[in-house]
Amino acid sequence: MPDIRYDWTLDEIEALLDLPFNDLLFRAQSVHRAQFDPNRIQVSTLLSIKTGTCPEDCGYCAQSARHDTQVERERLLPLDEVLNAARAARAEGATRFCMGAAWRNPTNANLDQVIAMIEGVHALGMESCVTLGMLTAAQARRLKGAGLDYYNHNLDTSPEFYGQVISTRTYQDRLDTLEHVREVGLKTCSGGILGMGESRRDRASMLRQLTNLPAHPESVPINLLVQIEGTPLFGTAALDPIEFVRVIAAARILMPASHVRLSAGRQDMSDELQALCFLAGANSIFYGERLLTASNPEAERDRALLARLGLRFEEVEAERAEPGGCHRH
Ligand code: SAM
Ligand code: DTB
Ligand code: SF4
Repeated sequence: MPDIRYDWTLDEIEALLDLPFNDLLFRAQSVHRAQFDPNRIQVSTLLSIKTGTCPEDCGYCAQSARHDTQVERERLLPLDEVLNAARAARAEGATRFCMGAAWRNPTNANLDQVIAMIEGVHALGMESCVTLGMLTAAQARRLKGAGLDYYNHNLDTSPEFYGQVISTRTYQDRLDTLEHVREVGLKTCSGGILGMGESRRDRASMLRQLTNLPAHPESVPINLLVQIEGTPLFGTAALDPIEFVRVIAAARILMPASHVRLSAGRQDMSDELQALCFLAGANSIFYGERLLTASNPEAERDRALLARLGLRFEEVEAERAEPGGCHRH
């Protein structure tokens, strides 16, 4: 077992991010290879099952009703449409199907419908993940009972920078939802967004929040802000891509047994930058030409990139029903 720690200090994490790049990548690679096959990546496909008119004010998001964006509003998609998309994702080789809804939180009636989708995805032999906003403990329990594998709920940024991005829900609300998810035995998917104008210390502080949770999230999405016209964060100065790679490497070192996902923002990344992210320990991607509303590389471009790098798709984990083994003792 790797040395899994839950007590990293902010200074220690900042010191990691400050390392000479080659030293940082060497450390990340060593940790990665001790835990994973370095030539395999996990692939998830996303679908927005309910798009737009969200009451929250997340400054990056195309789907907030408070921003004037070009997103087409849609009601909750019918079950057959969702399962057709899942079937298509499976045919492309995706092993996990992730469904996202632009809700502050689901109602219990919403959950009935989403549960039918989760059951349908399972029947296709795929892992399921949903991201529906805040959950109560009882709602998390219902989702677990329905056979859901993962729940995505991001911390998004540091507690210190958070207030500049979102005002309609608190950081503590997010930690509470993560606790409900963890307590019922669902696997957690939680990460954040870089390139929102935060400082390096904020990036270190976000990583510290993730690593100091009672259990590391099994899946850690690191998103690069996709700048959406009409959102408050549109026009933010672009993040240095080398800094992005540094954060991936630090996430890998801090959460050795977790899948680190190179998430939103790949569309505008060169193949070489993505290769550096994989070298830094990213071992998961969103695959398929659309994220929720924003575009993602065409499957063909990704297949070509992965082939050039000799990276292969990971199979569904054998112990699918078991929560990950990286809990605090
Ligand atoms: N509405 C639910 C919620 O926010 O809890 C679930 C869906 S929400 C779109 C899921 C995550 O996607 C957000 O927490 C954020 O980290 C990420 N995201 C949304 N818009 C993004 C953007 N423009 N660029 C990068 N990441 C984004
Ligand atoms: C995550 O961390 N990134 C995904 C998923 N979890 C739900 C969402 C990215 C959204 C990118 C912007 C869009 O498609 O609107
Ligand atoms: Fe709503 Fe989620 Fe977008 Fe925030 S990130 S505005 S909660 S859809």
